[in-house]
Amino acid sequence: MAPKNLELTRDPESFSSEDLLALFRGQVLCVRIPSFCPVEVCSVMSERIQNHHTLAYYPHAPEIGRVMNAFYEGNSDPTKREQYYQGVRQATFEFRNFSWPYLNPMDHLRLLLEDAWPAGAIRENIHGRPMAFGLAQLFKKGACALPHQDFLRMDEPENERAQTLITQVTALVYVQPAEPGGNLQLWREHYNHDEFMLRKNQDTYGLDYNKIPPPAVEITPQTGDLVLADSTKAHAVTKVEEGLRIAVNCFLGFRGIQEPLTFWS
Ligand SMILES: O=C(O)CCC(=O)C(=O)O
Ligand SMILES: [Fe+2]
Repeated sequence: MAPKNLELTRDPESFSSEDLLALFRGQVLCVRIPSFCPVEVCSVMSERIQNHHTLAYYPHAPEIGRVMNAFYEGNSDPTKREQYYQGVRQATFEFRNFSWPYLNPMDHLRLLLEDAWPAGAIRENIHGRPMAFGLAQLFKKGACALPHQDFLRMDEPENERAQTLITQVTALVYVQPAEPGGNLQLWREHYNHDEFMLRKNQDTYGLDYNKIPPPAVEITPQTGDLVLADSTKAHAVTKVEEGLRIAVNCFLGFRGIQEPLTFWS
C-alpha cells in the first residue's frame, strides 16, 4: 500500500477551510504554501530581525535567539507575564515594521484565515486582553529543537478559555532556512502528560528519540514557505549544519467549526 500523503501543498487561492479541518482532524500533518512570502521580503525581514534591539539569546540555549516575547515564557513569572501584555501593542507595530513597506507574512496569514474560515480569525484573548502576535526565532549553527509539543490548554490548566481549545497549530514562515539542516520533523503522535514524562529525555525538555517512533514527515523548509502543523503533536527541528535559520511564527487555536480561529505568539 502506498504511504498516505500526510502533507498538503496549496497556494493562497486554493487554500481552504477543508485543508484546515484535515489538519485539525489529524488526517494530514502539515499544510504548506510554497513562496507565501516573496524572497525579496524575506531578505528585508531577515536583515531587520538580526539587527533588532530586542534580539536575545536564551541563557540555557545560547545558540537559539528570539525577537519579541512569547506568552509561554511568562508561565511561572507574573512580572514577565505583565510585561508581555503591556508590550503587545508596540510589539505588533514593531513586528509589522520588519517587512515595511511590504505586506508582513503574518498579517497576510491573518487575512488568509479570515478569508478561508467560515467564522473568521481573531486575536486570542484568554485573560480578556489581546495577546501578542508574531515572533521570530533564530537558530545558529549547531542549534536544534528536541521533539516537544506546544499546547496552551496544557500550559494554562486553570484558565477556562484555554480549556475550550480543541487543538493548536503552529504557523511558520521561513524567512531564512538553514543550509543544510534545520529540517522540521513531525510525528503523528500526541502524548498526554504521563506518556510524555515516560518518554522524556531526563536531562532536557524534549522527548528521547529512542523512545518514540521515527517522524512521519520531515520537511526541508525553503525561503518564503508557510508551513502549518499541529503543535500538540510531537515536532522537532534537526540540527542546523550551516548558516543561520530564521523563522517567524504564531500559534492558531481551533475551538470547532462554528468558532473563530484565534492567533497568538
Ligand atoms: O522552527 C520550526 O520549524 C518549528 C519551531 C517550533 O517548535 C514551533 O513552531 O512550534
Ligand atoms: Fe514547537
